[in-house]
Amino acid sequence: MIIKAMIFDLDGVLTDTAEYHYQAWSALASELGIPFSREDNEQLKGVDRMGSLDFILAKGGLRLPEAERQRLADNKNRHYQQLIETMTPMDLFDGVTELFATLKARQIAIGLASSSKNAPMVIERLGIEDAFDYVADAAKIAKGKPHPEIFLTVAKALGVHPQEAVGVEDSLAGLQGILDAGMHSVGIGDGRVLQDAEWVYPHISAMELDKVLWVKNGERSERGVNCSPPP
Ligand code: B16
Ligand code: MG
Repeated sequence: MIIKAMIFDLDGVLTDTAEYHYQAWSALASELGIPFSREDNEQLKGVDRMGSLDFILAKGGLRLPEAERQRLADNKNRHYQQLIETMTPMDLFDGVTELFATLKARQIAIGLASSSKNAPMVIERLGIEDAFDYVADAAKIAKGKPHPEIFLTVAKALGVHPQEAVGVEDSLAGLQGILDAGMHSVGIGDGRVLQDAEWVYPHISAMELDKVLWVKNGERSERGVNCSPPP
């Protein structure tokens, strides 16, 4: 099977918006008198907005009516949007521009599967909106990560079979979505956390594209970052 598409998560893979999410959730948690640490924020990676709010409310033992939950989520989002207004192409992770250029040259489609409803604004700020052949609309995804829906939606829109796609994720929830979609997987981050990914790199700039794209008879001949390069 030939790899025809690479489908990227945004936050934590192409740029670091996690810090802005942290600042906005932290301000909200503090208003509510709920302790919220960076470790807590790690657990929210890939989790959608209301799911993230519910995690914080549960931590504080708070149960609130729907209208109040919505108001809090809107406040957090406004704060988050103010923070990402400051982003520029300098915030794109090293290696992404070169990676996209190589994929284009090899005619491998590029998709975006971000849970964030702010993804269009972030990719515009980063100056990469034209690089994508398809960008998922998070507002139209019924089941968030770890459900595979967003990855399957992007693969379908790109016209590729899941087995012809490689998904790239930094969160455990997102990786689970890629695996359940039946795609090949690259984890960006800690190999002990993302141990079920076929390939794990500490940073996107470290990705060994030739190895990742090398699939033999639909199966990789070996697993892991120490795999021999293609003959
Ligand atoms: P928003 P990704 C995710 O983006 C973030 O990792 C997660 O922390 C955030 O809560 C989620 O987007 C929703 O974001 O509130 O902007 O819609 O990693 O899937 O690119
Ligand atoms: Mg992410």
